[in-house]
Amino acid sequence: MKRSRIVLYLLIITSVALLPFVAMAQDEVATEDVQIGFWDECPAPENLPETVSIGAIFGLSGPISVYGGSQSQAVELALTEINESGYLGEGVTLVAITEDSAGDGEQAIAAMTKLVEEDQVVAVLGPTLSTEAFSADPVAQENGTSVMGVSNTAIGITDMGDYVFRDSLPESSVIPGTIAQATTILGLERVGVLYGNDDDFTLSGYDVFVQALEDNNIEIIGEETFARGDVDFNPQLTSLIAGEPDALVVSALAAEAVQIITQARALGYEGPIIGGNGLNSPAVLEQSGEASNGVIVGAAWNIANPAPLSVEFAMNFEEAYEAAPDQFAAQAYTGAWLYATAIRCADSVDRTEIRDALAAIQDFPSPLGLFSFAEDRNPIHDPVVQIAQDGKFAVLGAEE
Ligand code: 1QQ
Repeated sequence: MKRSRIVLYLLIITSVALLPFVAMAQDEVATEDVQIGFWDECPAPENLPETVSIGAIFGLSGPISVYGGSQSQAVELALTEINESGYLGEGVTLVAITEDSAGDGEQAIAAMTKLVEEDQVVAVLGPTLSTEAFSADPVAQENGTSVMGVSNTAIGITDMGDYVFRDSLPESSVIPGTIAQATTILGLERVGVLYGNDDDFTLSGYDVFVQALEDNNIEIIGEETFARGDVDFNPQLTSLIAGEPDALVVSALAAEAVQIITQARALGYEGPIIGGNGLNSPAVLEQSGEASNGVIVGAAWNIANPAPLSVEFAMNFEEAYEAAPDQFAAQAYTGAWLYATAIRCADSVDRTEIRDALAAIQDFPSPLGLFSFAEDRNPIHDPVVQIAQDGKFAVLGAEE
């Protein structure tokens, strides 16, 4: 299929699908006074100290900061709202002690050890990468402290123990739908696959992609690998493109994804590029410019979500930071509210009581929808499939 035809087709489907979305969003905001935190399943707590500290471990420096920066901002926004609304009771302040993991497992272990053993935080958000989580989460588990991934999507994160949670949809809950929908819309038959083979998230994404491609009877005409930090993908791309695939399937983190997208286009490849969670940052689209048109990626949240709490969150985030929030912000913001709710319900700073209260949260209204953890402490909610158009993620023709 020619790229111009694909783009035109996708544009039509997407605009038709988005029309009711946009109309509904404006309507609901105008008529409803929405605010997060009106979840009054638990009474206002009475036994909390003046200051309650949670930890946050995010990638704030290096290439991973495209994710960690927005996560950290979103947590601060949530804390401001939590404290201003008196959610934890009169005179009680929830604070986050934030550490930079820089995308590195060892640094994440050091951060987790400091937070859990020295700072005695009641629970921890993060770390940003699955690779970091596999290194650092055992420290939280051994110390009986909850850790909640807000962007960990690899298979097996919560298998590390009963104190390990995540509110980020795993790739295994997102990619099958992305491939199925892309196959229906684009008529995919043959694809080339490119993935990072030294990172838990990119490896896990690769496994999930392969399974989904198999389930949709799509032939893999070639597979190529790379490592984190690589900058030249021309050999791998040249080989994959020579096989004339209907799409390129890419499991990569942001820095490598930008190079892959721009180099593929420079080599003359005009077809769709289907990516995993690493491509979900708006920074990937900004940095790859026009080359990102036609990038397809599944997500846990899209800014066009018309649900009142989602619209309210996006508005408040934009007001606070003069930038639109992304999926990583929505998940981090929800994570902070989930911890606040667990602390409120536990009415205690006992780490085990907070863990138990967290696991018991059901149908908490959040920008991600009514949020509940499954028995295995993974999130339960629906993903959305997106396509990059002119530097933005639009919802890929959900209803035709
Ligand atoms: C993981 C991911 C990354 C893209 C998070 C930023 O999904 O490491 O699990």
